Amino acid sequence: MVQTTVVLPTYNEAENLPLMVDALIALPVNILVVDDGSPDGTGDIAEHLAAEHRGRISVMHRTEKSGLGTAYIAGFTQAISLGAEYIIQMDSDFSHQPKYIPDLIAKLEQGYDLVIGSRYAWGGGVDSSWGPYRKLLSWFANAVYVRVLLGIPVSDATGGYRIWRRETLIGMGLDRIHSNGYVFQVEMVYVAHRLGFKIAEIPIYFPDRARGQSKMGSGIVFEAAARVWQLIYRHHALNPQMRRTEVS
Ligand SMILES: Nc1nc2c(ncn2[C@@H]2O[C@H](COP(=O)(O)OP(=O)(O)OP(=O)(O)O)[C@@H](O)[C@H]2O)c(=O)[nH]1
Ligand SMILES: [Mg+2]
Repeated sequence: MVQTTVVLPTYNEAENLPLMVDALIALPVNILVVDDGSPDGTGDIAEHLAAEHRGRISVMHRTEKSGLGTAYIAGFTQAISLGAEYIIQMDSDFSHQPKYIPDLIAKLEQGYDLVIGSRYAWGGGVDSSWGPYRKLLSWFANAVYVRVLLGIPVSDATGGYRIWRRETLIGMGLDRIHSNGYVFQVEMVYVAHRLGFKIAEIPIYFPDRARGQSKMGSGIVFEAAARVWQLIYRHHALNPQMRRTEVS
């Protein structure tokens, strides 16, 4: 059995985390929760769940809310050092549905280095409550703007439901990643692509969160659009010879 770890960043997900763990524990994966000192006690709940499912769940506590990007970098680094071969990243609010995990693993095993769960791949979709403007903006940002500018073979560059091979994350060198928030997701896929890693997508349906509160506003989309240019400047010269061979 290939050791697979799901990295779950949490900030005030007290309602969602126990349900998420219930769903994930039924799958052949370990869980690594990265909690940023959630005021609602998510960190304590994570510890109780870890005690209940000893050996399947570990928890990292950071003292303050420091953003999704740095939470993933910390979680990926820890998952690698704990020996994970496959590393899955997903939100804890059920917008990323655990039922797609077997599809992500199966696709990776067809010989890819990174697989992205895509809302804009054929057969995927977003919550039916999204209005036409929001839908069009998100589709355009991902499937056209970022895709064309960065030349990446991906229709959902900001999507955060992904599976990585350990060798991909090590080869990328996580110290090369500077962004937090939405752009973090874009920077990760761009660096992977410039280094020649093979990337695929599977379609996912993306429902809105049913419980708890959103931490990210939609205004961030415009800032992210500008920051894509910064990513080009920073990483366009990377090539497959520049892969790393060990964790730095
Ligand atoms: N550790 C950590 N987790 C975070 C932070 N910000 C957000 N998260 C988690 O990251 C995931 C995504 O955050 P959401 O608030 O759902 O952001 P979003 O999906 O863009 O917004 P919605 O679509 O409205 O849910 C959730 O599991 C959050 O709990 C943070 O600063 N630190
Ligand atoms: Mg969400």
